[in-house]
Amino acid sequence: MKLKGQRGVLRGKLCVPGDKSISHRSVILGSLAKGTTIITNFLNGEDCLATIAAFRAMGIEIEQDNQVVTITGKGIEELKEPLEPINLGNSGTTARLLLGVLAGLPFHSTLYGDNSLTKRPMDRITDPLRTMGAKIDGRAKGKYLPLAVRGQQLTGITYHPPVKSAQVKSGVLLAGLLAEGTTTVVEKTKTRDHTENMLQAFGAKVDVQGLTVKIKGKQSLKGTSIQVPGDISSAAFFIGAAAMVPGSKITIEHVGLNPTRTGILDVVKAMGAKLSIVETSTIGGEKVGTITVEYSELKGITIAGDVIPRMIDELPIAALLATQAKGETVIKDAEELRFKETDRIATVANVLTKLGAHINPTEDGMVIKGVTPLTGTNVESYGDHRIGMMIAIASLVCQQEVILENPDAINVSYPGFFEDLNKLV
Ligand code: SPQ
Repeated sequence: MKLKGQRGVLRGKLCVPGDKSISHRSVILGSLAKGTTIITNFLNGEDCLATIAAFRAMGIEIEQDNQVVTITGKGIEELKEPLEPINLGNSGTTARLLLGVLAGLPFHSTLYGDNSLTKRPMDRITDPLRTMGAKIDGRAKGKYLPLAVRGQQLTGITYHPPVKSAQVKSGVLLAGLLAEGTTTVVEKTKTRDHTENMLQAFGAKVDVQGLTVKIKGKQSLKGTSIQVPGDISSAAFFIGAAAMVPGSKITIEHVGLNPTRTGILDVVKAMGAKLSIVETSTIGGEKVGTITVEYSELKGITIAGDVIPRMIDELPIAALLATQAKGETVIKDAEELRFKETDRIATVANVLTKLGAHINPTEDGMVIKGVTPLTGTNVESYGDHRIGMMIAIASLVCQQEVILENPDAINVSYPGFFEDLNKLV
């Protein structure tokens, strides 16, 4: 795809599509619940469609009309053994959360994914699930997909995840919902808490005290209505664009402002952009509001510590911003980036270097020197939606045309991305 360089300022208002993390969880919990669940502003992206397909394969009636999804839940005991292996596509969230559910259901299932997902570590979730009594096997002793699960009666555990991962926390909590006794997860750093919030919206009791989350097993869920807020991870690309293209000012409405996700706003502000954030409501335990961002001269900063899990998926766009910020930006404590759809430390560094940036990858992050004018050339998304969107935004400050290879990867989380970008530019 050809992307013209220096296309001008961004102006106007936009609502971005529904949050990916919340959309996945609404289908999972709606499928385990008794009664009807109606989801509005559902993210109609490939990852969330993989979650719908997985539960349809287990006999759940799910109707979808674009952004509206209706699930006729019959309760956990009505889920059926899938006839065929379940294809998770590119979705790490579906893989890790679904493993937590399947581990405790009384049947056999097999999971596989695309080339990228097949390389991502699953032992981070299969290890604690095995401690709960799960029987899961697969390649490299069950570290990688494809994986086969023989569901068991699980027993609650107390788990201290060695990695900062909402997917691990969520997979263990979902297994805990099906297990005997209480399951406790104690995190080192707080990660996104949509699972905890949504379990409560479906009527489950979850005890959250700081970094400790407890759930009693064998609770039943009741179908409900879920309004999915706009995805801040998608909004982040336009926030980054407006912060870096001189003369820009944009407003994004009805976007999720859950504090476990808003690290990017803290960072963009600390870099010097003009930002206004107005909370308008709280729906299903999730804060929602309006963000206005306006260009201002940017400066380099250090991005490290507890903010990292709060913006893990926004680090590629933050790295691009840093190329347009005066001085040095250091990203640390972000080793988890190596286990995403691509090794995002390597792919961000490769792509931005190709575009002319001064960027050095490190073990757990990167060091970026700005301000650097970017040039146009051919660059690969490497099949990673967030790298594809970062490249499209980079083209706005590139002096020549950029040719983006494999732009379709973006459909995983943001179908309609280019239409929305064109509305603003
Ligand atoms: O689902 P997937 O492929 O893992 O998606 C990503 C993304 O960029 O969209 C990560 F590659 O988001 C994860 C995120 O990084 C979604 C997620 C969730 O919904 O729980 C949690 C984060 O992953 P993790 O490993 O920190 O739990």
